[in-house]
Amino acid sequence: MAGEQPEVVLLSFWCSPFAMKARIALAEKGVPHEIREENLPHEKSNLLLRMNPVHKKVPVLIHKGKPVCESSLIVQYIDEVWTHESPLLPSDPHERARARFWVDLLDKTVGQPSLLFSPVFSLNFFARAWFTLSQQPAD
Ligand SMILES: N[C@@H](CCC(=O)N[C@@H](CS)C(=O)NCC(=O)O)C(=O)O
Repeated sequence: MAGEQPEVVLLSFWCSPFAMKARIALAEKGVPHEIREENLPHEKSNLLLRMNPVHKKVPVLIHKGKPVCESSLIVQYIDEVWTHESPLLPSDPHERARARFWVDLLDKTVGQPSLLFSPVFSLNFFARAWFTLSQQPAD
């Protein structure tokens, strides 16, 4: 109906890896949604500023008018609300913890390009990634 708000809206930015996480989760779960592109970094819509007044960043998931901010929390919310499709995380608690470890690591690195491009940080990051992978039990 004209003028009716869609139930699920994602405030996004085309090249945001954080917004991409939310988009993949929505696609995996088959949730009908509308994407509203922000014009970052120059402008922020009033809707973005109203829905995410603390960080003023995308992505923001707006579900029935209520905002969920922070990409990892959005993915968790999508997983908890739309349970008709298979869960996004493994059922085994240890596997789940491992998946969360990688999400957390990427959140902390991709969000900080200055760190990501620092040679010392990169070395440290890849050393830690290698260590974690090497802890996997052989099948
Ligand atoms: N921790 C946030 C990071 C989100 C983020 O950094 N978004 C960037 C786009 S990639 C943004 O909105 N930047 C606008 C700004 O910094 O003002 C999340 O995981 O959602």
